[in-house]
Amino acid sequence: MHTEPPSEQDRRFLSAAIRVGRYQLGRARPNPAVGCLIVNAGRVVGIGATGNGGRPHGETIALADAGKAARGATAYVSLEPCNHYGKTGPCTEALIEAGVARVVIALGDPDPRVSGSGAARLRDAGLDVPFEPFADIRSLAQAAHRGHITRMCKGRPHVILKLALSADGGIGREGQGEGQGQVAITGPLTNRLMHGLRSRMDAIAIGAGTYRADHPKLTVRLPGLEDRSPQRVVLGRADAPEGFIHFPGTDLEVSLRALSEQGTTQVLVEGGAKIAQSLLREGLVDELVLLQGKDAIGKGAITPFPANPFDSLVDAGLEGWTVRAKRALEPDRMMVLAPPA
Ligand code: AOF
Ligand code: ZN
Repeated sequence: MHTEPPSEQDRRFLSAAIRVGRYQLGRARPNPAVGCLIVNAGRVVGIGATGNGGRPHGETIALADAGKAARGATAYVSLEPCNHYGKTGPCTEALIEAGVARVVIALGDPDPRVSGSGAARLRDAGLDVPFEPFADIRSLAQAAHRGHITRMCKGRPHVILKLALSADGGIGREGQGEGQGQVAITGPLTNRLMHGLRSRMDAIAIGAGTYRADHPKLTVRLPGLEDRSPQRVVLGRADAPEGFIHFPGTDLEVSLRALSEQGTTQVLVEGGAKIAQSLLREGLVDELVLLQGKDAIGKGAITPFPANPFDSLVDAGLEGWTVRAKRALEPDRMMVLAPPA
């Protein structure tokens, strides 16, 4: 078999394949949003990403796009091609049959039905298969496929907890009357960014208390992306919330497992304080997105942290969390945190 060492060109096409897959985040559930590029003699001849609802797979779409040009070509995939018989045949067989000569794989698939066997099958058929050839590109693929990875490895969705804090650390005001409950904390820039985040989620969850107090819409309100509004979920006891999937149990881990069984790979939790505290306490948060606005709530502010995390993570009870990103979103600020290992 002719093998070629991974090149700078491989790196570029592989990272492009990941971006192509990412476009389907929030629509490919229960499957990962896999991106695939078919490149022949340095030219992209086929592009594909996992279809809505998880089928067809990215490779199938890219191969169909490439047609005869796939013969002798290199396929770049964000995730190891599947090697099991699902609703259709495996992507490995489709790649082999199309005459693809080389398959560059950004990341192995943790799905036990695939893990390692996809790459092995391709090699057995005589293809050149660079597997996870670049550490930094592998990290990009891990980030893109984190929902799938968490779901496969932990049996629950990847949980992103978002909390918007006022200048005095509040997420709302006690009570449900005028000027109470939900108050606007962040500005338009933050809000647009957060609607973008919503659009890439499979589900958005809130606690029963927040549902009762606010009846939030939780839709994506970015022009052109309205149809990307994720499934809405209420966790905890509430009276038949309309338009929401409801998990009335009090054990959050059990509810998250049930959500994962329904196909959810990533869920954004948007409040309130009680569910946030429970998730943090139970170690069920994979990413914490903290925002802080410039105005104070004052009397009656509901504060989920004992101190302002933007001043001190330790005092806020977030010891061991690491700051992944910090951003000024005038007039607000944002901090993204990863949990202790
Ligand atoms: C690929 N390309 O685009 C995706 C893959 O239920 P099935 O038959 O659709 O298989 C789902 C599994 O296939 C999923 O758990 C994951 O391991 C893989 N997803 N594989 O080759 C794709 N979405
Ligand atoms: Zn496949």
